[in-house]
Amino acid sequence: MDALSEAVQDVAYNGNMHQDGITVYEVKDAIKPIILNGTLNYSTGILRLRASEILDLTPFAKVNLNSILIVNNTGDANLALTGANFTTSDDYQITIQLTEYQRARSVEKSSTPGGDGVPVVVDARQGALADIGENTHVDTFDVFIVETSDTTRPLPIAVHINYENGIVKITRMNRLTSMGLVH
Ligand SMILES: [Ca+2]
Ligand SMILES: [Ca+2]
Repeated sequence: MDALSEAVQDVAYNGNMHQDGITVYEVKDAIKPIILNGTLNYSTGILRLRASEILDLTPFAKVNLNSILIVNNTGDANLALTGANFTTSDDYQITIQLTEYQRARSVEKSSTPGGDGVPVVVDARQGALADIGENTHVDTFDVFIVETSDTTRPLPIAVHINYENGIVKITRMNRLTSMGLVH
């Protein structure tokens, strides 16, 4: 580091002399990020988790969605977010687009219509997320989630009728198509 003259003063108001090449001792970031809370919108299937500091979400390999679970009771192991998409920009929050299966299974566990009356919580197991200093968070269970009901009607976009066997097949449109998301 270089310091120009008069950058700092002593108690007698004497300024420093110009000085170049001052050694800087660095202390690494050793504080682990903390997963604080989140929101889950059952219309869009978007889960947002907020952390105590900016998360390293680039490249996407830094994130392990297998270790983030939406659960009824903390410790349940049946709904990991494997295969969901998420935003890839370093931020205080991670925005996760659930798969349709994960969204529907979450509604069943929720306090919203179609659910069991008690809100879901999230278990974020150690190593799922990391800060910019590459510290991963520790096991964080029972993360509080604010839920928003599914108020969107299903959107059938293609109906196939097989007149030979009478089978009607309806293919539903994906609700969100583009958010800059990756696997
Ligand atoms: Ca940190
Ligand atoms: Ca529940």
